[in-house]
Amino acid sequence: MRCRHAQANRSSDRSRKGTCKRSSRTGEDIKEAAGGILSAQAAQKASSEEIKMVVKVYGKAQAVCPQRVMHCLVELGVPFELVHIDIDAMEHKLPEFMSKQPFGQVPYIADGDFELFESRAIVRYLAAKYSDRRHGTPNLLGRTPEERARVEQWMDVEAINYNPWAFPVVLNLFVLPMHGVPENKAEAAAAVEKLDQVLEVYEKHLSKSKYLAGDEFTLADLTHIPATRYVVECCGMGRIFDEKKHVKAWWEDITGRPAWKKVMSFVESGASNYYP
Ligand SMILES: N[C@@H](CCC(=O)N[C@@H](CS)C(=O)NCC(=O)O)C(=O)O
Repeated sequence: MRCRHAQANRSSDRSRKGTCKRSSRTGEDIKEAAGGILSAQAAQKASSEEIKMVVKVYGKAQAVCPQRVMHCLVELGVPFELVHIDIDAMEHKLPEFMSKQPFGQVPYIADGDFELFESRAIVRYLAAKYSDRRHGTPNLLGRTPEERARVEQWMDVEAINYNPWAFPVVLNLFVLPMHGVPENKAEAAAAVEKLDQVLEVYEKHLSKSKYLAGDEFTLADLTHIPATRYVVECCGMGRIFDEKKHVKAWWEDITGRPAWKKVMSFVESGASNYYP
């Protein structure tokens, strides 16, 4: 597997010079484009108002947390516009941005007048709002209180037990070297070891359950994908996944999903608008 981040960075930098690029399309253009691509069934369901009101994702295409949100939107078949925030130019620390995301981090979304930050809260909101948007939408949140509790449990595991180790791996083995900043090798090695231990727990669990929250792909799986892709493809740490039979099968399954592949193509293309 190869790391596509650097390439994607270059192409998006070419196409996203300047600040907060917004779509120049009119509502009619969007309606026409969406109408051409949406299935007849979906087009019937989606009112013209809905098509005009695409969800806006404020963030950077290559960043983990905006990718989590974009993947959820693609799984749900919801059109969106990525409004590029130039993190290298510190646009996310400007007062205008911080009035929407007070911690100065990407992403936040605008769904009509409703604005929300925190990628995991955003995907919960999107899955709750758009899950029955059209036939075939995956059951991302669980149908019963019990199913939902399982999804929430493993989403918490991702945020509390998994991400705190995946993050320093990506930071030290990919992000810092890419910016010419010396990595902390000891911190990276310790984080890889901890992540490996967490994956041992996953291995046991996934020997009994195809996905983290049961037999279906849910937000519990989805939330893991963007950071893990960097760990596997850009940090040379694929071995800690490959050597665990059930973790390997899970990883191949969830990253083989058409929706995730579409997200990767969207990121590489440098596009701003996604239509299902
Ligand atoms: N918990 C937040 C974390 C957001 C976050 O860490 N965003 C990163 C990109 S993935 C960021 O903005 N980094 C730049 C910075 O923190 O200055 C979320 O999930 O939305």
